[in-house]
Amino acid sequence: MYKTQAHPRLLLIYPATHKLGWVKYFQLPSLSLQQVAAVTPPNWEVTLVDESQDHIPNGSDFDLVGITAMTHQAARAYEIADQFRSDGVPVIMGGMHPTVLPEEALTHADAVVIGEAESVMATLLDDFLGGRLQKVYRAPIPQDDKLDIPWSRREILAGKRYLTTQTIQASRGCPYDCAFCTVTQYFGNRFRYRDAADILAEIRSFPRKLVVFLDDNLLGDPAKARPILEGMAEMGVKWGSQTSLRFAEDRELLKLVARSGCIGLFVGIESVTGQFSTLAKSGGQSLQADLMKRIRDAGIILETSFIFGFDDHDQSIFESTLRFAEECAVSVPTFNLLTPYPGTKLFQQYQQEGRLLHREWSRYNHGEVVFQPKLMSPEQLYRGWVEARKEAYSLPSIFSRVWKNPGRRFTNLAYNLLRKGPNDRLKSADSDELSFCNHMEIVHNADAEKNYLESENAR
Ligand code: B12
Repeated sequence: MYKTQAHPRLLLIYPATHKLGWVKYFQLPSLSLQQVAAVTPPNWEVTLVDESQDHIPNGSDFDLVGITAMTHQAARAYEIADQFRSDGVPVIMGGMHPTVLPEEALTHADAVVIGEAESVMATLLDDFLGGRLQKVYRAPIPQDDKLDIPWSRREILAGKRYLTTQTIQASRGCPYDCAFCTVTQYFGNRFRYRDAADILAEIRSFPRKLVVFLDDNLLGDPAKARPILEGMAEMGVKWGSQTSLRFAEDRELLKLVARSGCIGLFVGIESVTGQFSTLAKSGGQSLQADLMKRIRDAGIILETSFIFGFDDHDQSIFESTLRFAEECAVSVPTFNLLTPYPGTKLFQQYQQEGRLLHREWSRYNHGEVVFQPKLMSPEQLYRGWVEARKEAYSLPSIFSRVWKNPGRRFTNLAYNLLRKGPNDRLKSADSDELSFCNHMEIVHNADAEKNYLESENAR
């Protein structure tokens, strides 16, 4: 039977997958756990441990441990959970990975939250204290367009150092339902926005001017975003977020975005050609190149993300992507390897086709090929990705980009140079060490895949 006390103690853990060195001070804190803390009743004493900065404390000081996990963190999260449970401390888990694979997570946890904690956390904790903890707490998938969540609890970050703790979420949900993403499925197919006045009040409580929005698409619904932007324009804050390029079609909206203090936007281009190209869907490469130019000319740093490895990508994709990024003078290009995360349509497809190379979740990190590509070998995909990153972050490429970006040249240069290090440290594409995955492994895993499917079907 679990302990009950007037002031029970909850330990929340953000697992680290590797040592980060000084880079850890340039990270953003996990909003997930700050939000979980915010919906934990006030009689609970909450401690947050970010494993990249803190040691994991002794379990005897806590009544309950809560662990969050994205897929690449799952293996480490399970190790931590197993340790606490073997010391007799119950563990609950939540976040994207336990949400999509609750049964797997339950082999390491006493209970799992599927989806958003806000609607289920109080019941879970009440059940826990009453000795009737259930295995699964499933949050309903929201259907409306409103997001009603409390302000996140930043004070639990005391004593840690981050780039900024002034992160905030204005909206959740996404109507696009991309095959490589789980957001629509678990957070709903509409943009759900918080009340603008509430967001602005939270921002007003920040001691500094910088605000980082952790939304999927802050400008997804311009009508809902406008009052937030207008409010920020009056406050004189500086902010950055993730969004889609489309907003820039509306020149007035772009002007408002710039006037509201936007200094940087992260946009997913995904692919410059083919089925997964966001360019093709919204007017083609030339219109999108024009939209990018408009954003840059408004003095906003534009970080664009490209994914390599879709089924219609052959080896020419690396060159065409580099040339597109060069022509558009993207301020900061990011290149990722396609990763079929569990819970996505892509994962389901590759699983059915026997194309997943393994299920080592720590390697589902956008930096390793974990599936058999269609028109390339895994090795060709990996080498092409390494070469593209090295070329894009060579000094001539950086200077050419910075030169073509009229606004914020210094910040842009600093940001690019900061990115150069990790790209340079990638193993050279002609290194022998790159034989990270071979044909035998693929054959072996295709068999494993088939066996898995047969056993799933037999159930
Ligand atoms: C902002 C963001 C980032 C920021 C993170 C900043 C930070 N430190 O928080 C940045 C840009 C750095 C980032 C990086 C990455 N990200 Co990211 N990111 C997001 C995004 C857009 C929002 C996450 C967020 O903060 N949401 C707000 C919080 C409040 O919501 P939440 O995390 O879902 O938590 C709620 C519930 O899940 C639950 N919950 C969560 N944890 C727990 C724990 C317990 C105990 C309980 C009870 C409940 C619970 O309650 C919370 C409140 O409702 C999501 C997309 C999305 N909409 O989820 C992708 C997402 C989480 N990211 C993803 C990925 C893959 C990455 C990267 C690996 C990408 C890369 N190539 O580098 C890296 C990993 C970085 C790392 N730290 O290790 C994927 C994860 C997929 C997966 N299956 O793992 C997502 C889902 C994007 C996607 N479209 O697929 N990311």
